[in-house]
Amino acid sequence: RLAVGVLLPSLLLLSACGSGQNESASADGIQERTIKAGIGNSKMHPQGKGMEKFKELVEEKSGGKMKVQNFFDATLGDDQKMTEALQGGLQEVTVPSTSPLVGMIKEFGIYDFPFVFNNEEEAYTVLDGTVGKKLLEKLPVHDLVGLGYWENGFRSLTNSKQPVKTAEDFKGLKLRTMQNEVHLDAFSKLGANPSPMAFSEVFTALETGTVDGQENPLATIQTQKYNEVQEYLSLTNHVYTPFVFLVSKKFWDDLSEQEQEIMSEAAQEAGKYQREVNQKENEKALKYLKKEGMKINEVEPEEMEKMKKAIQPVTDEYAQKFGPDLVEEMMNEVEKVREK
Ligand code: TK8
Repeated sequence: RLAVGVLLPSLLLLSACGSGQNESASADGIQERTIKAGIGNSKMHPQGKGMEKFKELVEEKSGGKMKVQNFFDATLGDDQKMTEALQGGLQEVTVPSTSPLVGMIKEFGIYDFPFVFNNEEEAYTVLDGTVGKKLLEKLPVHDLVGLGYWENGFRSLTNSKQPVKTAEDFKGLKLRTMQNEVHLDAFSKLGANPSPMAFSEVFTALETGTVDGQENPLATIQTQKYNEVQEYLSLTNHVYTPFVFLVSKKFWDDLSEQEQEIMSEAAQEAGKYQREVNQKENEKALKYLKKEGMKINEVEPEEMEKMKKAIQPVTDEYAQKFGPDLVEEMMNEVEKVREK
């Protein structure tokens, strides 16, 4: 009986400061916190460099009170797994491609339509505008908060069989795709044999010949060393993939206004830096991959047009599923950039 009376208050005390993150409310509204952040790419990848910038900014803006611990190379899991960890409050930050999130928010799939954006500026206009914002607003009901878009970028195809110069050249190629139905159906339409796979499994699948090829931006092809197991690089630039900066809503709701602002500003500033680095590194990666002996080919605009035509039925079908109005809004934004 006595023990209960002694135990209860100390339990209450324990739970009041138990998380280790709430012990001192301080005058500036910033507490000692550790933010666990994970991504799929390496530290050397532009995404990794963006995360290091985010860390630097958060630590600087919080006077060293908020610390970011970065985990690279999918050591905390792949995009889907880390996103689930955020939902469960087991991890604070991740920056996945939007593509594997379509199972949760189908509308993210509009970014997966091939050949929508001709350049980065068109993508930024959509992502940083009303369409991009509308999609971020769909995150909180899934226990996630989106602080903006970073850049994975335009994807090109590598494979071990043949140069891909025409739509016909896709026929029979076993391709790894992201876990995304638009990508799967589009590559099937071109006659390839796509299989969805998590990012961290790709190198081994290419090395062992489980698949013949994959598609990713050039900086990823370089940092993942795909050139060591792939002979051909075809500059298809067939689709632009954004990264989305995600925070666990459980964590977010526990932050003070000041702390939320620090996170938000840091994610945006680091994102701006990350996009710049990404463009530069993709250019450098092309030179590097050439030097390393990959057989690189471009795709003629007429051939691109044919590929686009071939997959149009897929795009049309998914536009219906994701919301024709939303797709129209996206295309109108793109048109506005083109008219400038
Ligand atoms: C990294 C992934 C990756 C993506 C893919 O976590 O899976 O191919 O392009 O870079 O988001």
